[in-house]
Amino acid sequence: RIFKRQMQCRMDIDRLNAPFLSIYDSLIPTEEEKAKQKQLFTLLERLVTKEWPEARLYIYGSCGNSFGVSKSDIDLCLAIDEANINKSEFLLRLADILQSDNLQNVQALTRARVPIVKLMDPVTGISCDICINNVLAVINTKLLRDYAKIDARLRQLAFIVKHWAKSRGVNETYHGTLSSYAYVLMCIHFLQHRRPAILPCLQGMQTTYSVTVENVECSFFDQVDKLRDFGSHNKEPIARLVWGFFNYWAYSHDYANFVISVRTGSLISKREKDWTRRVGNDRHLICIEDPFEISHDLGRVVDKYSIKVLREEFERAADIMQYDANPCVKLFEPYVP
Ligand code: 3AT
Ligand code: MG
Repeated sequence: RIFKRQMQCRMDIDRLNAPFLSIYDSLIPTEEEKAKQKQLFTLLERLVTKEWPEARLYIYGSCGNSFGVSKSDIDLCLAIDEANINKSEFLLRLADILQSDNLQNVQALTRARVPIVKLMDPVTGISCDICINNVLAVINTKLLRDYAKIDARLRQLAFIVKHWAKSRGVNETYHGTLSSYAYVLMCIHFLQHRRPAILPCLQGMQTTYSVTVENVECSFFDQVDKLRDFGSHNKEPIARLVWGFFNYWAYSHDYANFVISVRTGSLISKREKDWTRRVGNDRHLICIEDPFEISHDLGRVVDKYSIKVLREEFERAADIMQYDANPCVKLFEPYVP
């Protein structure tokens, strides 16, 4: 099934830059929306620290990593010393406190895989999930945000890829396709591999930021203001990158043998990670190494049916980018079963 297709990009590719950039612009949240998110965060932080002065509230996920489209929910993580608490009781108490402050649809989901409290703020209309002590997600949020500051094309590409994935129904981990987090890592990997490179490998550079959480040492170079010119030798504008991204995942990536690794800025062999066969429910049909929890394959949700769906969608997108008269419309046409 794997074959290399040496494809020349279509001649008129650059005329697609403007329409892709306007799609990107239409997806970014407005300043007003970001102010509302901040307002809700401040309110929740006040309520939480009034009850538990030693607790800290953090934003993670798309509202914190700068890859959030307009109208995203907020993901929050409450960090507290777990030795002193029972998680379920804690979540129930948190739900009580939030309810008494007129927040709506407050629900404690204590039996979920990741137990959370959900709520909706009637003032800003924003929904929010609060989990406990998912600190690695707070750190990977910072890593993604720092990558986004290096070159504007990462955010442009990732917004377009996420928008495509949502439109085509391939951003649903419960149906065996990939999370938004996985798609952003795929974009970072892709830009680390352009020649000349558009992104560096922050975890391969001098350490300027380091924390240890859940026994995982997380360290990387975070003085990204110094890297603003990093990608300047590569002049490829967005349409070429969208074309290249889909072409890579449709026709170049060697699914049978390689793992993409943002941590090392390179491909790693599946054999080296022992990801060559199914272990339990992890099938390793598309391998995306988590940058910190390196035994985690973010592709582990993908099964033998959904890998086919996913690869057909990459091929569809690559072919549209190559041949279609109007890719900016066709690419995002909703999938109808
Ligand atoms: P949306 O805009 O909400 O689609 P998101 O960036 O919030 O995108 P996800 O909903 O996929 O992304 O995940 C929320 C955050 O949770 C992102 C990341 O910090 C963390 N996260 C998600 N999946 C994993 C995972 N498998 N391992 C570690 N962290 C994860
Ligand atoms: Mg989210």
